[in-house]
Amino acid sequence: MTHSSVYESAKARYAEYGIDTDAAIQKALALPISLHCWQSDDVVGFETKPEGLAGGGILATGNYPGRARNGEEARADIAKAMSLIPGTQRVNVHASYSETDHYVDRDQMDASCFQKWMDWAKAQNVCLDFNPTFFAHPKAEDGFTLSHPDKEIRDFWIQHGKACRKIAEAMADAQGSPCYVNWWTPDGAKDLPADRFGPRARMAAAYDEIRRDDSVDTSKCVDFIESKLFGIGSEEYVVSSSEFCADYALSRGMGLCMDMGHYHPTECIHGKISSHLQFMDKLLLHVSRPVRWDSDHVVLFNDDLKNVFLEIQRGKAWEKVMLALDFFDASINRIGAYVIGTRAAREGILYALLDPTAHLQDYEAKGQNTHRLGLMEAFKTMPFGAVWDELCEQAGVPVGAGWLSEMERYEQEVLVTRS
Ligand code: RNT
Ligand code: ZN
Repeated sequence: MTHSSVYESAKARYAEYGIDTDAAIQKALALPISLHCWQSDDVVGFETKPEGLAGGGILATGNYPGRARNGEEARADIAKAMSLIPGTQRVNVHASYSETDHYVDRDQMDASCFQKWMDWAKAQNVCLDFNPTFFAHPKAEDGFTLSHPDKEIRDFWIQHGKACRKIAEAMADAQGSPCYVNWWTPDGAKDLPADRFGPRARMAAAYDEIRRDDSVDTSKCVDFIESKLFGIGSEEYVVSSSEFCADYALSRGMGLCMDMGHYHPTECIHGKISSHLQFMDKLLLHVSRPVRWDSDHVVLFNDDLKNVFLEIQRGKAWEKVMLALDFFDASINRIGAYVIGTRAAREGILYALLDPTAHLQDYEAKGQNTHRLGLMEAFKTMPFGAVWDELCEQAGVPVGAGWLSEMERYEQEVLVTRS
């Protein structure tokens, strides 16, 4: 059977339920996914600085050869990955990926520090998103930034925050489309704090101060705050917890970011989407995969992922939810990591767009819950793979695991030459 006849028969199967696979493919290709620059270099960053500082309670493990050592290499790797991934992509840059001749500290950064990223994005025809970096810096070494008890350190980070909003605005201007800015701070304590209130009060005040700058156009610089349960070195207490971030976001009209790895090990985020969107107009998702903890494993096409996108589909919330990836694995080919994780996310989107939502909701309205469960179960064995292959064909990227040979070629020609 040729590929197209396999697709035609899959299309007919879905059509029996009133599902238009061609339309689903078009929509799945159009929804943007923001690729995180930090998978390329294991979250090290490219600032011109005396020595690379890790930290912030996040950690890439593994030593697979070929880590990008500078912006040129990272951009080449991301472009290679993007050529093997179907659909609309954006690229998500962290402030620590600034590129300058001499050291520009975080509080002094401006858009010129990201000119190379901006020029490249234009040439690649992708939009950029941005993240202030509150880690990998001497002033973050004791685990507190925006909530630091020392006003001088706090003010330094507030300046960084203000600078980042201007940078995001400049990126938005350059690309003629909003720049989504994610705010994540590592602030927290390894062991029992005697004061949980103080740091939270200081952090709320610091965010208020950063966002007081009303010269920044919030239709261009769109802010989201990301919560976390714990990190390495912040096992007991995280200042920007889930409650802190949700309450801050709601009370200040800021966006909320949920990272799939930032909750209790058995807690999933799909059920939270319909709650937050009763009260908030938008959410950012950090599509990630926790394994026993916030391990940031490469995203896979698993039930957690499907459930997130099914929830968006069933709640008709595609316009309200921005999608960004957040994983970093240094134990496998990093281009392969991008391709596997981003393709999985795109598969999740397509899978959800092929859901028989109308039938399921109709059964539910009539109290036919056996029918509802039966149809949900039956859909798991629908010929989804044929529709996904068709999407890849239409996007001009390799079908199935066909991209692996191109990754291998790039590894031999480019990655192994990096010592
Ligand atoms: C950390 C957060 C955050 C980072 C990036 C690098 O736990 O998930 O999003 O991964 O900012
Ligand atoms: Zn995250």
